[in-house]
Amino acid sequence: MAKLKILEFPDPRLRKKAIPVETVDDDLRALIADMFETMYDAPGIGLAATQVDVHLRLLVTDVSSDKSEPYVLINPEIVEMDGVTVTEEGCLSVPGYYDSVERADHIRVRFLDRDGKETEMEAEGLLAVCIQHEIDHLDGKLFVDYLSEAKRQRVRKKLEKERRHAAASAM
Ligand code: GNR
Ligand code: NI
Repeated sequence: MAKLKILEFPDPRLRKKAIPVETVDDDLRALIADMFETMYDAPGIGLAATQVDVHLRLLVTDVSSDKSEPYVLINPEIVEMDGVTVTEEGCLSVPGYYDSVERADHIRVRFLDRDGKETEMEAEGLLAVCIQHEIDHLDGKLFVDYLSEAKRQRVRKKLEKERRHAAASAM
């Protein structure tokens, strides 16, 4: 198992559109294990493969507080959505920034599980929000894209400045 490096906004690799997984094999399951380790270590409630620079349609989530509800969604497709909810979202690729985003409150999602078996599940509340946030990553989209251009620029400038300072103090 290994902890993976998480890409940060405005890295252009976060804008790539992920392609479907063709075979669910042991290599993919090793990546899934590394993604869970990376997500729990962060800590976060979800992680899309895009964030670790793997451009395959794969995400992991666990919205519990005790690592008791892990889900792996391979090639996820939302087949139903209903209701509206507003959540204060954060993102491991946009560290230190949180803002309100409106999404469906209830979804039905179809995907392959870690054994490659086609599955459907219903999700609501935070799990539904998290799955929508992760599927956005697979499409190259970030939660800051729902905010105004002015806010997005401000977040980008702040993160770029922090990164310059981090680079300078590492010299
Ligand atoms: O850890 C995370 N918390 C979170 C909170 C509200 C809505 C979405 C999320 S996902 C985020 C982890 C992450 O960046 N996943 O892509
Ligand atoms: Ni995110």
